[in-house]
Formats: sequence, structure tokens, C-alpha cells
Amino acid sequence: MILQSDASDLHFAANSRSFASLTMTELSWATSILTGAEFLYEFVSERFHSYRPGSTDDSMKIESITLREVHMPLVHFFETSFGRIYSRRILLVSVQCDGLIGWGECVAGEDPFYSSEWIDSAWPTLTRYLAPALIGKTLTQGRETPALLSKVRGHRMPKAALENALWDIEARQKRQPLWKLLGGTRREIACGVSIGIQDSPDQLLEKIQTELEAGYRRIKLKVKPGWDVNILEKVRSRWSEITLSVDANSAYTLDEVEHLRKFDAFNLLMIEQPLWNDDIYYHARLQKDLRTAICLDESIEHARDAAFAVESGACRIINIKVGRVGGFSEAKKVHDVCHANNVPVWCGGMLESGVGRAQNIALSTLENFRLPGDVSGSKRYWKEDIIEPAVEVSREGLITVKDEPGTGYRVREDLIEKLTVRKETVGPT
Ligand code: OSB
Ligand code: MG
Repeated sequence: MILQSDASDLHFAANSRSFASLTMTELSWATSILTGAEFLYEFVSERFHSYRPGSTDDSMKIESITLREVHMPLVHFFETSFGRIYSRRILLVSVQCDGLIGWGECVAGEDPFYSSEWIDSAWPTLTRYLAPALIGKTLTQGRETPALLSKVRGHRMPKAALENALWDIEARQKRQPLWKLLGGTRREIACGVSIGIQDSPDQLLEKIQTELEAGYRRIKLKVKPGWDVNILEKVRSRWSEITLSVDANSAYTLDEVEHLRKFDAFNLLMIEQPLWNDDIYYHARLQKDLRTAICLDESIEHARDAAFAVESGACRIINIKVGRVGGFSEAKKVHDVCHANNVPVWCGGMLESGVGRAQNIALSTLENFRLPGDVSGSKRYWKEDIIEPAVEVSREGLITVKDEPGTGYRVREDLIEKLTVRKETVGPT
């Protein structure tokens, strides 16, 4: 500071008198101040890269975008009300900008069952529309991405993959942890698990036992007609106190209100998405008839949905999935709407690889993520994750966020290359 003001005084002096009229002593004094100022400037820039004024280094010129389909078998099958899967086809995007590569995961599933989006709708939407809309553009912040992609309606999952990859670059360019760049405040995030429908109730009880021993703070069970009240009776008679919730993935209709009211007997933290995937209005009707809090997942595609759901009383909790809402910018908006209305949120999962998981961790540090998320350790899903280190959950059911730039996890490009079954690069046209 002192050096800067001295230096500007000197500039003033230099302008008011010509340089030629400066004495030798004044000149050497000026030189040393300038050198000192430059040194300080270089030092500060190095440490706090983002403050470099007027530098072109903090812009991201998008050179090319690569899509990869990576096959990863799950450690254990995962079954929801819409079906069972044994293995994931994961779509990764990497964005090349000025020597830095940013990574994003498109969480679209293998089939259009959770959402109308699926991997084979996301792929051509990326190569034909979304990637070309970004190539050659220069951005300074990840949050500028949605405006460039807005011509395409829907397709939020591939949009999110691109936007999040740009936030990843921005964070590393600024040498800041991604969670701080997103506005996070939490240093530790609370973890829950989502347990799928099993072959038998005994198999389910065994799984719950394992997850409780591992320290997870909330158990969420997938339910559907025929695997719900009967299962909850068994679980609650063994564990009367644990924090327990259920996720129906739209398996019920309003004809089943009487049946759904039976869920009230089990002291559940919430019932997630009981009715149609695109409905908010009838959830508001149902919420009036239930004591258990409804949590919306599928129905919330953007901040306006969240505002409508909250104002109409359709839910008391919202699950935020960054892919479902189209990227970090919209996820933050959903978070803020809920925060302003005192509705807690938690971070949902889509059986992500480490790339998406690490970004979910960063998002979960925002203040209103007040309930344990479906962000669990890598080893619950994968024998070997594609990031290093793998995501670890403590015995207390917490993940500690990292202070390194970006997510704090390194993407294992060598392993990704081995697991890749399809690859396409979109470059300058
Ligand atoms: O509804 O939360 C869901 C997985 C795929 C599709 C939808 C959902 C889920 C999960 C898994 O519940 C959560 C996880 O990643 O552990
Ligand atoms: Mg869900």
C-alpha cells in the first residue's frame, strides 16, 4: 500500500516535472520504489492470482471440448422403483482452455427413466449444439455459461456438465478451492446413503447395518408399492431411533393417499417424490394430508419450480441435484430461494463417478445444505474411482472439504483413458 502510494506520488512528480529534471538521487530512489512495487505486485499476483488487474490470464478461451463414455461396474446393483442397474455408462466432458482442462460429469442415466434425459440424448445435444455454442468463446467466469447455452431448451444435464467444467477451470485459474468460489461456508459436510431395493428384506437389513457401522448419518430407502410399509416395519422394529427417509421416485398416485398416510407411523425425516415426476400441484394437496415432510427431487428443474413448490406448500424440503437443474448457477439459485424461505436443502446423488461426486461435495458447503446428502464415499459405488484420492467418509459420517485449488481431487486421466469406450472432440470449425 505504502509502496503504491509512493509510486503514484512519483508518477505525479514525474508528470509535473520532466524526467530529465530529476536529480540522480531522486532517480535511484524512484527505481528502487518501482522495483519494490513490481516485486510486491508479482508476489501478490502469484499468491492471489485472481487479483491480477487487467490480466488476460484470468479469462478462459474455450479451444475444444471432449466427450468420453466411460464404463464402470457398480460394486453392488442399484434398484429403484423404475429398475435395477449393475453398471454405469458415465459421460464425462473435458473443456480445454489456455492449457487448463476442466472436467464435468453429465449425470444423465443409461435410460430415460429417472428423467427424459439419458446418455444418448445428451451426447448428440452436446456435440451438435452445446459444445459448438462455446467453442471459440472467451469467458471470465463459469457463471457466464448458461446464457451461452440458453437457446437450447431443456437438456439440463449436459448443460450442467459444461458449466461445471468451466467453474472447475475458473477455480484452478484463480487458485481457489471450488467450494469457496461457489460461496460455500461449511468445512465438513454430513453424509447419508441411498439404499436401493434389495432381493430380500434380510439383505436390506444387512446393508443398513453396514452403512450405520460406517458412520453414515441418514439412511434413505428406495420404496415402491409392495416394498414400503412392510419394509419400514422391519427396519423400525430393529432401529427405532435412526434418521430414516424414503424415496419413491414417483411410484404412487393420488389414489394411494390412504396408503401413503401409513408412512406417518415411522417417524421419517421425509418422503421424497411420491407422485408424478413433473408434478408440483398435487404434491401440495398430498402434503396437506401427510404429517411426514415431502421432499421434491424430480419436479424441481429450476429456481422458479422451487419458488412455486415452496409457496404452494408442495414440500418442506428440497433435494438439489446440480445436473437436474442445469449447473452450478441454477443450483445456487435454487439454494437461495429455499434459504430465503427457510426450507432446508440437501445434495442429491446420481451414482456419480468421482468427477461429479467431488463437485457435489463443493456444492454441499453452501449454508442451506442443512441435511445429510446422498454424497457418500467412493468405495460404496466403485472398486476404483477415477479421482485421486478417492472420496472418504469419516467414522462420524463427514467429508472434510479440501483447501487445494479446484475440487482438491485429481482426475485420473490414465485410468479414464483405459475405461473409455467412446470419445469425440469438438474443436474449431
Ligand atoms: O432419486 O435420488 C434419486 C440414483 C439415480 C437416480 C435417481 C436417484 C438416485 C439415488 C442415488 O438415490 C443416490 C446416490 O448417488 O447415492
Ligand atoms: Mg430422489
